[in-house]
Amino acid sequence: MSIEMHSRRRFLVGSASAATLTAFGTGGLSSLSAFATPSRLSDDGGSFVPYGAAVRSDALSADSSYREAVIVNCQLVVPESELKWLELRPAPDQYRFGKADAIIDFARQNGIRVRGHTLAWYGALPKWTESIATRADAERELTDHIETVVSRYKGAIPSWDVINEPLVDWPESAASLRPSIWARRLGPDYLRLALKATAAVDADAQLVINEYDVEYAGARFSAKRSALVQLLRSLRDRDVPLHAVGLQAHLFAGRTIDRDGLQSLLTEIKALNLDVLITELDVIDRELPSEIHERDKLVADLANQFLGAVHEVIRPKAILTWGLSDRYTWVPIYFKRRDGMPNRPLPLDADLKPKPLFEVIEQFRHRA
Ligand code: 9MR
Repeated sequence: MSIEMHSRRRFLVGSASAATLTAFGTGGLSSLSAFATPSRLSDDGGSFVPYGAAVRSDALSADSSYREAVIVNCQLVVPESELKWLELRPAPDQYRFGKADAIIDFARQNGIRVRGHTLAWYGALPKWTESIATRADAERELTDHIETVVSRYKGAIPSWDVINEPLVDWPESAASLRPSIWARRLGPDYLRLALKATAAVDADAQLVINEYDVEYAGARFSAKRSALVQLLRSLRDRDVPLHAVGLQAHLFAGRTIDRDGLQSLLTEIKALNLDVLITELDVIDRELPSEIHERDKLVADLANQFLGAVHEVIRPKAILTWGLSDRYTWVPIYFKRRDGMPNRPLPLDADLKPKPLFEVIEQFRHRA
C-alpha cells in the first residue's frame, strides 16, 4: 500500500454553537497570524458527519440573514469561487486574496472549518494561462501557485480539492483527461505534480480528487467510474499522495442512480484506503413538477437514495451542499426551469427555511 494513509484524519466538527456574529469583510485578514487557530483535520472519533456548504463572499458581506444561516447550520464552508485561479490570479505576477481571506476570517471567527476548492482544474482559469507555452513553464506556474496559496492558508484550510474534474465526460480510460492547459502541457503528470506540491507545503492537509457524474446508470457514467478507479490505482502505484475522493453529487432529477455501480466504485475507493467526501450535493430540479411540496419531496427522495447507497458502503467524512439556500445557487445558470419558477436545489429555501432535503442530510449525518 503506497498511498499515504490518512484515514485517521477527520473533520473535527467546529464549535458552531459557540458562533458569534461578526462583521464580514471589514478589511479581511491583516496578517497570517490570524490563521493561528489550529484547524487541522484531526481524529475526533466524531459521532456525526460534519455538514457544510459552498458560500459566496459577496452574499456573506451583503446579506446578514444568509450569513446567520451559514453560522447556525454549517460546520464547514467551501468558497464557491474565491479560491479558483480566475479569482486569485488576475495576472501572472499577481495574487488577489481579499475575498478568500474574508471567507476564512469569517469562518475562523465563527468556529467553522474551511475546505479549499480548487488548485488544478480546467475551468475558471484566467485568459493569461492560455499563453503558458512550454512544459517547464506549466510546471513552474502550477507549482508556484500551489506553493503560494497552500502555504498562505496552511492550518486554516485542512482539506483541498487539489484536482477538480480530471476526466472527460465519456472517458475510455484514466488517460482520457480533460484538455486543460495543465493536461496539454504536462500530460497526466500534472496530477502527480499538483498532489505532490500540495503535500510538500502542507503535509497535514487532506488531499482530494473531486469528480462528478459517477452515480448514474448508463454507459457514459459507468465509463467514468471505471476510468476514475483506474486513475486512483495508477496514482497509488506511483506513490502519489492522495487521501480522499470527493463525489460532487450534483444529482439530476430524471436520471437513474445506479446503486450497484456507485457501490462498486465506493468499494474500490475503500479498498484503496481512501476516504470519501460528498462535496457539492444539490438536486437539479428542472425536470420536476412545479408544485412545491411535491417537488421538494422528490428532491429529498433523490438525495436520500444517493446518500443511502453511499452509506451502505462507506460513511463519508463530510457532506457539503453546493450552496446552502435556494437564494444563492448556480443551478439556474444552466438548468432554468421551463415553467419559469425558481429552482429549489438546496437544503434551505429562498427564505432560509429548512426543506425536506435538510432533514434527509440531518438523518445521514447522525447515522452510525
Ligand atoms: O457554482 C460555481 C459558479 O458560481 C461558477 O461560476 C462556476 C465557474 O467557476 O463554478 C461553479 O461551481 C462548480 C464547481 O467549481 C465545480 N463543480 C461544478 C460546480 C457547479 O458548476
